[in-house]
Amino acid sequence: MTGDLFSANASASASANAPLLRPLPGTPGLQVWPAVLGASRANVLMDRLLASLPWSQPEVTVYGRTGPVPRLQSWHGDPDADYAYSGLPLPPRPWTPELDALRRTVEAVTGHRYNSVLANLYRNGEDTMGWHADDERELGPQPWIASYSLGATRDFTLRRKGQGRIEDRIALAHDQLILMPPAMQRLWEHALPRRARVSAPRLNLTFRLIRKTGR
Ligand SMILES: O=C(O)CCC(=O)C(=O)O
Repeated sequence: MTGDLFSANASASASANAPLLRPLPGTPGLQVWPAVLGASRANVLMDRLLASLPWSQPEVTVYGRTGPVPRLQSWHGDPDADYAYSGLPLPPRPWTPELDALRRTVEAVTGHRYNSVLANLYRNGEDTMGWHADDERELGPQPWIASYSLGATRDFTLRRKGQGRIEDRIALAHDQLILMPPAMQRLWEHALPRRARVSAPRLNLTFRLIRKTGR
């Protein structure tokens, strides 16, 4: 049952609100919607996703070292939305009713289409995401990526490719949606660093459009 969470009103109210624009040198800027479903609907959605997604902790190879990803994850999408990162092939699991309904809402709010979603579960502040850009070939030359957050607020850090200095930091909060423009993946890297004082879980969903050659 997803109708209670994704009523026309919920998505209409988020799409009616113009996003805040977060400038980033060399890009048109990140767009930010501070609230999409409303906090209480978002709480219910988080509980359902925590309970229903088949979370796993696969091994990846990064800079020649193999080990488990420092978080749990679950990849879902259309049957042909195959993806891979850090040597890890990700055949998609089917959309669940909640993920598919959330995709429709995120498409309505951002005005872009997505055929897959990577769900990441940070169990507490020890779980992280390392520096990277979502610039894999499967995403095509102009990837628009929408990122929706639930649960604990965590810092999302940004640096220019090839530079060590963090130039921006965004606190991603419960029910917040950001839209990353293509230039961001070309010029910038992002990460979710360790935050020892955070004890609560956070769930993040990045919606992507995987492109097949000739599509
Ligand atoms: O958890 C986040 O906010 C970042 C997720 C991310 O960078 C990704 O899925 O590529």
